[in-house]
Amino acid sequence: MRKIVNLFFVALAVMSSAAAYAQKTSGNPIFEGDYADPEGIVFGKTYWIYPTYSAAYEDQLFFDCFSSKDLVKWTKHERIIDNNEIKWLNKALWAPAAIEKDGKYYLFFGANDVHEGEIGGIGVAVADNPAGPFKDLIGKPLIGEIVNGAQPIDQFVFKDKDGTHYMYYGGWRHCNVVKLADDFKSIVPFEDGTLYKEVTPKNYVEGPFMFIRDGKYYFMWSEGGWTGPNYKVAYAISDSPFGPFERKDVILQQDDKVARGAGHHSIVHNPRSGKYYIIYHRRPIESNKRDNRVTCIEELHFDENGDILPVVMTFEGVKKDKL
Ligand code: FUB
Repeated sequence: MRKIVNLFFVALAVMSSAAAYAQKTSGNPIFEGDYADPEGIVFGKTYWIYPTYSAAYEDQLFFDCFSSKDLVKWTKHERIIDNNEIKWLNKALWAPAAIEKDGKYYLFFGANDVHEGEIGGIGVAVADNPAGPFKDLIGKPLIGEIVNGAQPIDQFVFKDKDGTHYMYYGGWRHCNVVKLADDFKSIVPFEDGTLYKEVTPKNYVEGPFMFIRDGKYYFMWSEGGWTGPNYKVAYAISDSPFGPFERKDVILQQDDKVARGAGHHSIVHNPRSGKYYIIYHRRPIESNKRDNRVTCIEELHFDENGDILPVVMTFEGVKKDKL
């Protein structure tokens, strides 16, 4: 009997130390389920991730989001918006981009995988809370046209140093930038009177992202095909939010020992620790199913010139890093 009791306590100790170890890093993927195009953002003392629900287009009719205080433990917030709210959505709710302005939270999204002559494109929703519920702000697409060959999807909303909000967007190998009106209900002309500027870098396919580090504009995007293994992320550094964006290098791509189809990312920065993280999706190595995309995180490192070092994909993810 004593032997059994001892064995029980040993097993308990092993289990609890395994649990403690498991809590030390986020693990990859960082939460369960098929979620792609993850947009990470910091609101106050909380990290948030807004991903695409990765499924058949007809089933992509809602968004969930996730929050964390430390990058390791994530909480799921279900159905922060869906097709009951977005009346013009009929499929393919894709790649959300979130931003806070004047105490409100805005969620930009792509809907309907729109082609010429169809209704769909980039929409915008608003909420009082980062976890929603979000309300469709204008009840129709903000951008529904195909301009400069760019499908209106994969928008990223960027607040410049002077407080101006720009939106980079575009699929089908073309990227445009537009200027948002103060209320986010429309786009407004640039100083030269134009509404759209094409800023497509070499090899660009989709998924633009921008951040500022040491005063420089880091513009990033995805290359290759999102349904295949060779999806990847590349970047440029510029002195201006309008480019030119000279392609520097690929920083994230498949690794035969870890995963394929890695791409469509975002970057979050912890101003307290000074660390940067890349949040991206990848397809598990054993899978070739189109929608089997999972959300992962790695620390992002720079060299002494400010260039981004290649990202090493892991199964461990990252350690706790509170804001
Ligand atoms: O998730 C749907 C689409 O997959 C996105 O809009 C693309 O960027 C690709 O990641």
